[in-house]
Amino acid sequence: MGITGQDGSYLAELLLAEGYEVFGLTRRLSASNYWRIEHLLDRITLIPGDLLDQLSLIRALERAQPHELYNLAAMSFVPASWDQPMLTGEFNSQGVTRVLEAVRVVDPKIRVYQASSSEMYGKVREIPQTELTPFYPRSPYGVSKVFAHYITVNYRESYDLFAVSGILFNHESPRRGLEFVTRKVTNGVARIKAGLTQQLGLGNLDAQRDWGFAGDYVRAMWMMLQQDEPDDYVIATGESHSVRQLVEIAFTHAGLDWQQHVVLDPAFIRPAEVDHLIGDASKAKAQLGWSPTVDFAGLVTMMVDADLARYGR
Ligand code: NAP
Ligand code: F7E
Repeated sequence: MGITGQDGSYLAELLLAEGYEVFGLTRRLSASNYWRIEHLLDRITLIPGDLLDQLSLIRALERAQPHELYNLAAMSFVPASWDQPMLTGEFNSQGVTRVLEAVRVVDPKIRVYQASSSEMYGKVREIPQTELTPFYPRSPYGVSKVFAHYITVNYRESYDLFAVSGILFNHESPRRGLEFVTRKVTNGVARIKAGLTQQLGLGNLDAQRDWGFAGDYVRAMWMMLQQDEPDDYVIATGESHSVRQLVEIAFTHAGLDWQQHVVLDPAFIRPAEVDHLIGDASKAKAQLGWSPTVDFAGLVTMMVDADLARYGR
């Protein structure tokens, strides 16, 4: 679920490479949204469905008869969760309950991965954040993901489902949505380089995130479902960088001076901010054998290069 998103596309590639038959749930839109999975369409099966529609989820599972289910579907853009808090809860919280109920009804042996988020830590209670750090979400998105996290734990404990939550810190790629800050910056750099614009409006440059590469993070999802026992894991690089550092690396890589192009735009300041996230993935390293392969500078330059190439530079 969520196969048309950033993570869904990388996970589908990984599962195909591992020899899986891959089914993906998609909702009908007036225009197709398959740009991330275009290259996979002849090797995967798409099934219509929506997190809002319980029966569609049950039918999808009956049709695919999966052994593993990855629920990556969500309203994932934090600012939009203030605009549409009710819908965010319907998708991200009750939508997960619907997925778990569908599993119970169709086949409780299906192994379930739920996409939890470092946004659950919000106003952090501890540095770095581990699986045991208390949650303090700072947006309707973060709140919705805390519900989803605990309903997954609860169904594991109540019904003995093999259901796990991966608490993933920010992960990015050339396939990241254009509104998220990494891609907004790398796409902005490419547009400036191509002469299409001169300015890039941004919000809080002081915010710090633990940014990794999405391709590394979907591998961790898959590893979690291959364990003997279901458990929750933090997935992070253990390094934190500011939006300002992101901007500096991206502009410098393209031979630009960011101070001549970046303008502060209050429209991008959030009602409540998550100032600083840094994860401790020791448990995943020890128990899954997972570690990231792409560092921050490598990630940013990969994304800048991909966007420059798109604009023909
Ligand atoms: P994304 O690119 O925004 O993809 C979200 C996916 O969810 C899309 O396929 C979208 O379909 C689908 N979706 C949204 N609403 C739906 C609905 N009502 N019914 C069915 N499908 C629906 O997100 P991502 O970056 O790949 O993230 C994947 C998951 O991990 C999300 O749950 C996100 O909250 C979580 N997460 C992400 C990060 C990160 O840094 N990327 C970190 C922690 C957790 P459409 O294409 O039709 O919109
Ligand atoms: O913001 C700051 C902004 O929107 C990162 C989602 O995948 O990761 C993502 O959530 C930071 C924030 O991601 C702009 O204030 C400054 O502090 O790229 P973002 P996010 O909110 O961290 C988590 C783990 C998820 O689970 C989510 O699904 O950058 N920032 N200026 C800006 N952010 C945006 N979007 N745009 C700006 O102009």
